Formats: sequence, structure tokens, C-alpha cells
Amino acid sequence: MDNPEQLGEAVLAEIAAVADLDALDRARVGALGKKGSFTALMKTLGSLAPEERKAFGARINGVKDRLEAAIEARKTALESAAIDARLGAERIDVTLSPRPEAEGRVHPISQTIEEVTAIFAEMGFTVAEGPDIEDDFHNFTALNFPPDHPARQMHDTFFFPEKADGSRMLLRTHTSPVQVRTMQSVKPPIRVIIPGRTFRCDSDMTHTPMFHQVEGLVVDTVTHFGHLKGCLIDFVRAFFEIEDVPVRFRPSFFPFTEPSAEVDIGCSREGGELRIGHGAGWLEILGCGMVHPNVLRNCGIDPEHYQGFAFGMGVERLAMLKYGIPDLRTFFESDLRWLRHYGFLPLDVPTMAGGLAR
Ligand code: 2NL
Repeated sequence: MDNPEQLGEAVLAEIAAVADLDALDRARVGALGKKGSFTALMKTLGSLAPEERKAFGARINGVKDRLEAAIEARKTALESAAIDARLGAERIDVTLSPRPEAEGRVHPISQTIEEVTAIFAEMGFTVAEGPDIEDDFHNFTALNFPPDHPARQMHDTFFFPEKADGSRMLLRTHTSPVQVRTMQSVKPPIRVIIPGRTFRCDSDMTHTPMFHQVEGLVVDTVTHFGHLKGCLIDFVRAFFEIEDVPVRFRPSFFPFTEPSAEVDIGCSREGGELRIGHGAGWLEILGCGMVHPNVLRNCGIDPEHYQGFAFGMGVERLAMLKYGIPDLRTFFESDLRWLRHYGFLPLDVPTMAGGLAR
């Protein structure tokens, strides 16, 4: 057949009739491919007289353009039909509950950190993180620890081997170096909390060499002890989910705060059982204070213009008290039966609106 229009009509009919993308591709190759009918027709041009060649070539190209457009249109139609068919066949019931056979559990440490974070996030705090391996300045010196402070000694802190210049890195003994780094890099107002791992050379019934802290820091021009009290009273009431739990601020000492305080909440100890929120007893929950002017100065913040408060709490202790976990060391044994008992379902994400933990 040497009539391009007639040949084109036949291919157009074939394109219209194909049932799927594979058949469409076969039709395309049959007409426009290396050994296709139109490619063969093009090859006949060489045998034509020059004046005929131009007109015939133009006719072939005109038909080819129509074929290419028809193939593209059919392809689009087939693809969207395929998507429609899939959408019709596949259904997901988004109202189904999570798969009951889900085995994983969220560790109580992670859960507790998420709860504490959710409460402070609601108050406008952001979360900061920093390295586990620190230098002496960020872990001790900036925080107003005197050179002879016992915490700086070998038997309290994990030190790395000495470097050529005589300095040695260490595993951070608290999360405070992250607050130091925040003050060095962010201009006040500052409102951050820092959850993370901390390390001390200590291992017995009530101490593990690795444990977790959440610390918080607020720095602004007028921040005062009243803000500290309001913030932390709101926090302990939200965390323990007891609206009227008694809270007491007891004077204390830390090198990095002045004045310093420890926060106790009311509890009872009847028949050896601890109950939070009612009774004559007190239970220590966290430490806090106004950031020492030396600390602000060491971090590049002018204590004549700015002041702030900070606090720190032990995550294991909070988790043990809230969830009645009796033995600290079980936290790090990776015992699956323990985790099944004390762990949390992965989809129970703590939020203030949802009731932190159910
Ligand atoms: C506790 C007590 C505390 C801080 C941590 C802090 C950090 C900077 C400046 C001032 Cl950078 N203070 N942190 C302050 C008071 C208490 O922790 O009992 N932690 C478990």
C-alpha cells in the first residue's frame, strides 16, 4: 500500500481498538518503528523524482503527526482508565482499629519523655538536642562548677583518654551542655527543653551508668521566680494528672542556679504503698532555680539585661513514680515480658488534649 492517508486510516482504527497499553505499543511499533509500515513508506521516497519527493514526503509527515497525536491521546485515556479501575477495586477502611496483633511497645522512658515534651510544647517551649560526648567547658566550666568540684573527678564522670593538648572529652553528666550551646547560639527570649541520655560512673540499686534527663531553660528580660513556680506547678499537675496535687519549693543548692530549689509533691505512704497527691508525705520530683549570672555571662548573655530560670528532672524517676515501676535496673534489661507489661501502644501518642497516657 503506498497511499499514506489510507495507511494512516488503518493504523488509526487499530489505535482506537486496542484494549491496553501493551497493544497500543505494538500498534505504534507496527507503524512508526524501525520496521514499521510508515518507516518503509519513507524509504520509498528515494526512488521518486525530486519534484514528487517533496509533496509525498509532506503527506507522509502529516499523517505521522496525526498518528503520534492519536497514540498519545489513547495512552492518556488508557492510563486514566487503569487508575479508575484500581481505585474501584482497592479499598482501605480508615475507620478500622489498629491491627490487634501489633507486638511492638513504646518503652516507658520514651513514653515519659513524650509526655513531658507534650506538656512543655503546649506552654511554648521548643525541643533542643546536642552531643552525648562533650568537652569540659560545656559540661562543667560554663555551668559555674569550681575547678575542684567533686563531679569533675574520675570516679564520677566518664572521661575519654587525654588529647595531645592535655584536654579530655567526657560523656555528658547532665543535659545542661545543650542549654549552654543554646544560649551561645540563640539570642533571648529562649524557651527550650532538652531531653536526652546522660552518664555517670555509678551503678547500684538506684543508679545506672546511663540514665535520662529532661532539662528546661527560660531566658528573657523580666523572667522571675514567680514564672518558675507557675511553670513548674502547672507541669507537675499536668504530668501526674492530679489537678490539686500539693507542690512545695524547698531551698537547695546547684552551682548553676541562684537561688536554687527542689520541688516536692504531696503523697502518702500507708502500708508501704506510695500514693501521689494525698496525705502528709512529700516526694522530690525535680530541681530548679534562677540561672546564675556567671552562667549567663559564660554563655555570652549579659546578666545586666537578661535573667532566667532552669530546671532538671530524672526521667527514670518520673516514670517509676507515675507508672509504679519498682526497680530502676529493669529499665535497661531489654526483657520483652517486662516491656509487654510496662510498655505503651505505639499509636497512643501523648497529647494534652488526648489525656497524656491512657
Ligand atoms: C535535678 C536538677 C537542674 C538545672 C538543672 C541548668 C542549666 C543551665 C543553667 C542553669 Cl544551662 N541550670 N539546669 C538547673 C537546676 C536544676 O537539675 O535534680 N536534675 C535531675
